[in-house]
Amino acid sequence: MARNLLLITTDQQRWDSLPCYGLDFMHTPNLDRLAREGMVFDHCIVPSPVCVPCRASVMSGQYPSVTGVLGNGNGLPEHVPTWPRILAQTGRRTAAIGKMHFHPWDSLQGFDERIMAEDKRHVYLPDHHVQFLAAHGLDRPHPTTLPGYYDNMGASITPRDRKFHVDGFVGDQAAEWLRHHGDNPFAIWVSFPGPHDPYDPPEDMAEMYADAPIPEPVGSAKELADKPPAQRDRGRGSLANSMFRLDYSQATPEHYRKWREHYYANISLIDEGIGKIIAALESHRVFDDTLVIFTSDHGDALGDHGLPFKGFFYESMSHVPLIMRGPDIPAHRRSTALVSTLDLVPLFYRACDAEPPDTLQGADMRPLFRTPTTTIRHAAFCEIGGRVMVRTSRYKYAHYADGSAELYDLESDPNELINRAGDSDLAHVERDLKSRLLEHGIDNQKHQSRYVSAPQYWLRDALEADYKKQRAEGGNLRYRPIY
Ligand SMILES: [Ca+2]
Repeated sequence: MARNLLLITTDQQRWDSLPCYGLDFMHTPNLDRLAREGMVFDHCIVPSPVCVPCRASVMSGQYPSVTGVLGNGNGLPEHVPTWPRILAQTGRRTAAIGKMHFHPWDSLQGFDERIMAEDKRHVYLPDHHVQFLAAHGLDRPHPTTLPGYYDNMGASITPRDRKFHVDGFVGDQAAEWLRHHGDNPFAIWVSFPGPHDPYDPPEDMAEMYADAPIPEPVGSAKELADKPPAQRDRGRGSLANSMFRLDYSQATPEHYRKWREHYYANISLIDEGIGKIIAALESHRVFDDTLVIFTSDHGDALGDHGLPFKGFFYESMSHVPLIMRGPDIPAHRRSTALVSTLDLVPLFYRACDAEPPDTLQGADMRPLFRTPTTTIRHAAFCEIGGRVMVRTSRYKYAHYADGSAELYDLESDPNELINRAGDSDLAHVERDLKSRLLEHGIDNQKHQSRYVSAPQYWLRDALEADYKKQRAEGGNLRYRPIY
């Protein structure tokens, strides 16, 4: 059992963006330490390739089709059980620090308290970061006004000290919270808004990867001719959107390079905050009593296949880092097993010795701590409004509402360049994966009907009991309210 639970997430961080996943030039000493002293998961897939659905799943332990949160405009229904609400009953203080993307934006959703620092483009939200800036005589500028934004297609710099950058702020606030409350048991979620676009490191960090051997994007927009139509012209619509004001379909290889340089710098700033969080835990001597989990809500294409950001199922978008350190987690180990961030939710409860609600859909991860090579799931699923994906250790199949599909053999084509959907050589694979999607959909229906639109059997029972009582009294059936 862990005395404390500390979930740390970044926003939009693809799996292959850390030294423990092969990106050696990155400067992330604190995440390197967590990886060294804990366990690294090589194949962690998210339940949705965008923000709000994935976060609703991490709160509830249910797939987006079950929560109904299938897009960024939806909110988690209030009656769905969430781990902060239940873990608070174990005597742990709960807090959400950073970007939550809840609806409404300032709701608690079961946490005892929040320190709010929302999406950097949502400048209209008067969150704690805005209040902190105001106390220093600063405002939160719209990202489109930052130096370099238009020249570098969204890769800008933040011409301020690191502590004023939203990711610097979240790291500082989390460390401060732990210095105040770390003596008592806690279960908290620290959520950094970066490295989500716009890629905007503080000025003094912007050049740190200028000479690094940055990987080039895989594929290009040309290859999308054989892909589902939804992927074409993905970036064009952003020009009219006031959050972006850019046509990303016009991005060049130079832009992609700049995006990546700044994206990695944003991750290094986050790593600095994680170092402060670890120092705060060590100052209370509770680092070893705390289950620390580091992951992200989804990834970022960063120009792979000529695409910006997220929303589809490519590895860059649906595969995230996952590192754990703490009680019962073996050190210096890694697992190649297929896992989902949905599987974290049962672990939150079990690690805190709390009874998990029977609404959870994730798998039990604990066998992997004893045997990292074991299998806890044969397939991982990813959902967003209008399309669903199933991924096994070798294949990935996605089906879209317009009937289009994608099938990749990740063994022979790890960069997902060749769409094999409809290829007769893989017809048996396609059939099998379609069946798995169908079974997954049926299972989701069962959960949806049991837990979200809960059946009202108690009402029928109450009416029947009242009917029998009235008949026993010898009268005719009369209307009378029973609730
Ligand atoms: Ca996100």
